[in-house]
Amino acid sequence: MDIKTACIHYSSPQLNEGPVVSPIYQTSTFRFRDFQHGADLFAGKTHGYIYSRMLNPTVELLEDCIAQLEGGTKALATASGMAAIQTVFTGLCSSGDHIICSESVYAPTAGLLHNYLSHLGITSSFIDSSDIEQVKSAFQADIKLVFIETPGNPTLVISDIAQIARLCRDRGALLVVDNTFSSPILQRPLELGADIVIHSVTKFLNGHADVVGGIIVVRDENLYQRLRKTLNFFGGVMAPFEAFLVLRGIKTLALRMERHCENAQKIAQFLENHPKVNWVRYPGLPSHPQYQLAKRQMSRAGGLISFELKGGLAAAQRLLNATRLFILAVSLGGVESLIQHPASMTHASMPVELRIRTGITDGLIRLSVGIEDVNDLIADLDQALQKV
Ligand code: LCS
Repeated sequence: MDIKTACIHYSSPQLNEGPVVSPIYQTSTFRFRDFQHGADLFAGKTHGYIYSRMLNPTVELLEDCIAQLEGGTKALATASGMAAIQTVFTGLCSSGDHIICSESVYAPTAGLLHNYLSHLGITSSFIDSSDIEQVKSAFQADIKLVFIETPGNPTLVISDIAQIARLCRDRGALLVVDNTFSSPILQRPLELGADIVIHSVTKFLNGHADVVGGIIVVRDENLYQRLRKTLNFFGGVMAPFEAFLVLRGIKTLALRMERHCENAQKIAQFLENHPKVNWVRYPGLPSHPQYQLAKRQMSRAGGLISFELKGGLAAAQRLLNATRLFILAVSLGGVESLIQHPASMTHASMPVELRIRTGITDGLIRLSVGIEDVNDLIADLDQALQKV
């Protein structure tokens, strides 16, 4: 079944009868038929629902849906993308383990490793994972887990999932891919050899900027059991209403991704020819340093664009105050177009040298291109750039 169909016709035992749209099981706890039923559920002898921190039918339906879209066996929905990342790190690593992480990641992912995992004795190092030689050198140490984000936030740097997966397999390390920027419509890391995929479902999967949530998709049942236990203990689960909204959002995911990609391609071309722009990073432009890899690994180039304005911070301030349709806000992947300044917003917590080295300069602007009419979006950027 094509993934466009699977967004609407995923399978789940829950969908075999009853309503076409799943109800929201807005309950914290579930009635046992009798003593033995309750005891059997706790002993894991029968499938069913005990308590919504452990499993909830609406949330489980979302887990079934995204697991299928990503080509995994099981998934775990979490309260946020950060809760998904934390669950993977704390569930699979313990004191003495080492994690390698892309240096181009959502800044709080790096912050979590630096500021909190280190307290637990879990060490980490950061590399440019688009450079396979750097990945190979990092493997000189004993590594438990490799975490990559591709395309990376906000620089859109692309790492070779299949090649890194082979290195991980040879060395017995787990490969985790943050697939938030692509969604399973554009890129499926498990098919390329990754062990785990995580998403901030806050972004494209939900698509309507009204939910904060996360998901972990795994191929291996044992990993699923370990992560489920971790999630039960830490408690950062998704609520049923959020799961319902994300299920609703996913029905139009394939359609939305097509428009995001079409619009972003045209806007990237417009910006690349604009005299006030130094350079544009978009995986669909031949000028992108990993353009060929992007073509192999992703079906289309996505809805995010980064570009550097001539004139640095002052120019960025003027542009961000001048757009009318592009909303000045962080987050991404919703139907509405957003604009933000990574150096002073999403990536402000990064050390300055690292920020500059990874291309997050004072003139860098990140666009999340929505599904509006592309001519309206270009006209908005055009009028705003005139004020720079
Ligand atoms: N992974 C990526 C690639 C992200 O972009 C984000 C959030 C997260 C994980 C964390 O997910 P959350 O907990 O927020 O659901 N990225 C944001 C951004 O670029 N602007 O605001 C949030």
